[in-house]
Order: sequence, then C-alpha cells, then structure tokens
Amino acid sequence: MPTTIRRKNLKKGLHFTLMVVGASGMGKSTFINTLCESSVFPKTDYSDPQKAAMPKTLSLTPLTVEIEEEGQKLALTIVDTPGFGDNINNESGFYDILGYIEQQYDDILAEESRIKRNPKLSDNRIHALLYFITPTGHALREIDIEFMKRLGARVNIIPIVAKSDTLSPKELAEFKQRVMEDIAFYKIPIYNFPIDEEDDDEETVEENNELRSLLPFAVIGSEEEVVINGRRVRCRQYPWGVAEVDNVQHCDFSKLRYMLLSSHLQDLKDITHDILYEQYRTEKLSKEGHDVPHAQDEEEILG
Ligand SMILES: Nc1nc2c(ncn2[C@@H]2O[C@H](COP(=O)(O)OP(=O)(O)OP(=O)(O)O)[C@@H](O)[C@H]2O)c(=O)[nH]1
Ligand SMILES: [Mg+2]
Repeated sequence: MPTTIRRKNLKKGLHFTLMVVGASGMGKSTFINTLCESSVFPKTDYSDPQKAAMPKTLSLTPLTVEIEEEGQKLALTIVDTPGFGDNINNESGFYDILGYIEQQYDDILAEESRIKRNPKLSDNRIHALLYFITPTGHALREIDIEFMKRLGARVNIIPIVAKSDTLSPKELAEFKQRVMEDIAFYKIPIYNFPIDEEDDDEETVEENNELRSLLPFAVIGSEEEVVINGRRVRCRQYPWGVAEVDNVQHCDFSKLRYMLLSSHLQDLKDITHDILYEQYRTEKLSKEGHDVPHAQDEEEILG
C-alpha cells in the first residue's frame, strides 16, 4: 500500500460496521450493549421490573460508538434490526435487511462512477453480520436456513448461538455440531476463517482453525455485574449459579469480540470489498447491460 494512503488511514482511524440479525427476543440489542460495554440502547424504566427489559427493536438503527481496542481507537458502527417472529410474514423484514446491505454497496458503486469523487463520503458497507441462532437444542430452523443462505451471498455471516446459557454444556456442544452439519448440508455460505496457504504463517493457520472449531460462537449477553471473589463480572444470575459473559469456560463471547474487533477485522473488511462487493457490482452492472470494467482507484474512496 502506498504510504500516502496508509497515512490517510491512520488519520481517519479504524472503522468497522457490524449488523445483528435473528429472531425476536434473542438478545441482539443486549449483545450490542455488552459488546460496547455501555448502554447504547438504554432500558426504559428501571423502577418497574415489567418495563425494565430492553424494548423491542422496531426499525433498522445504525449507531456509531467509539471504542478502544488493543490501544487503538475504533469507530464501531452497529446496525440493530428488528427480530422476526414465528408466525407473521417475515419476508418484508428480510427485504429491509437485504435492501439495507445492498444500498450501502450502491452508494459506493455510484461514487466509483462519479468523475469528481466526494472525499467525505462515508463507507457504510456491512463487514460482518452476526446471525443469532435460536437455541432450540435441536438443529437449525427453516427460517434460519433460508435467511442465512440468502444473506450469505452479500455479507460475511458469522453464526452465533443466542442465549447460550439456556443450554447445558452437553446440549450446547451437540447443538453446535448439528448446526454446523446443517450449514454444510444446505451449503450456507458463512465466514469460515479462510486460510491463505501461501501468505498465512503457522500461527495464523492455527488461530483460524481454532476459531473455526468454535463455530457457531456461543454468546451470553448481560449488562448486569456482580462481585465474585472480589472481581466484578458481567453475568446472568440463576439460583444454581452464574453464567459469565467474559469467561471462556462459559461462552465464546470474548473470543468473538477479539476476532471481530481486532484479529480478523481487516480480513472481514477485505472480503467485503474484494469478494462480496465485487460480486454485487459485477451482477448489477451486467444486469444493466454494461461491460464490467475493473474498479479503479478503489483505495481512494475506501480509506
Ligand atoms: N438467558 C439469556 N437471556 C438473554 C440474553 N441476552 C438477552 N437476554 C434477555 O432476552 C430478552 C430480549 O433481549 P433483547 O436484547 O431485547 O432481544 P432482541 O433480540 O434485541 O429482541 P428484538 O429487538 O425484539 O428483536 C431480555 O429480557 C434480555 O434480558 C442471554 O444471553 N441469555
Ligand atoms: Mg432488539
């Protein structure tokens, strides 16, 4: 990369965009608060336990928060989506989500074909979509197969087991295995920690293999903190004990957070631009009857 561009990147800072999708009540909004370590989405009324739960998300809401990861500032944009139900027609919700993802590609596409570029254009393409799988303990549901299959062509899907504290360790292990069997069987395109035989060193290969073996990541979301042995931990409390968010024995939250916001952030961005966007662009231009030229000066607008 030429130094001028690198310098520009540094000045602009890192930017990453994440979307959360899944059935209603699966803890998507809670997860966002847990990830950002703040109440990005505040609960309405703490005094009334009936109202203390997070309100249902009603529209697609992009929100940018600044966080510090490994000593580096990161502007994290998160797009929360309304969860879909079991009985109502879910198609319109699905098209809103797909439409949003494609709109971000269209914005970049339009910019690429302008003669005079807008240096302030923000790139809001979704770099990863966390798909919240309902923890049924059985296998993937029809709707999850359908949605992931269709979205996977446009965005890096990272499948996660929502509310993993509701399954016992044995149930969780078996559920994870069946989900991965379904993903293979239905040929669902997910982000699979690809390895570059030529470029990746041994350590990276090992790390990717380990992360892949954890799929789908089991997560627990909670904003509640309790003191255990003098340590403040984020957890969900039960009469029989606590399920800790940041404890790798309890769930994969911390590994997911690290891969998303640090170790695999650039890879997710690269795949979004080099493969998923490129595919969209080719399809769109050929549908419109254009010859498909090579994208030029992409770095310029990418930043
Ligand atoms: N057991 C358990 N409950 C959770 C977890 N995460 C969230 N919840 C609870 O599940 C309920 C729904 O959480 P939300 O974060 O509002 O779920 P959502 O996916 O945003 O729901 P919609 O906006 O309706 O799609 C709340 O009562 C949360 O406290 C989790 O990891 N485990
Ligand atoms: Mg919500």
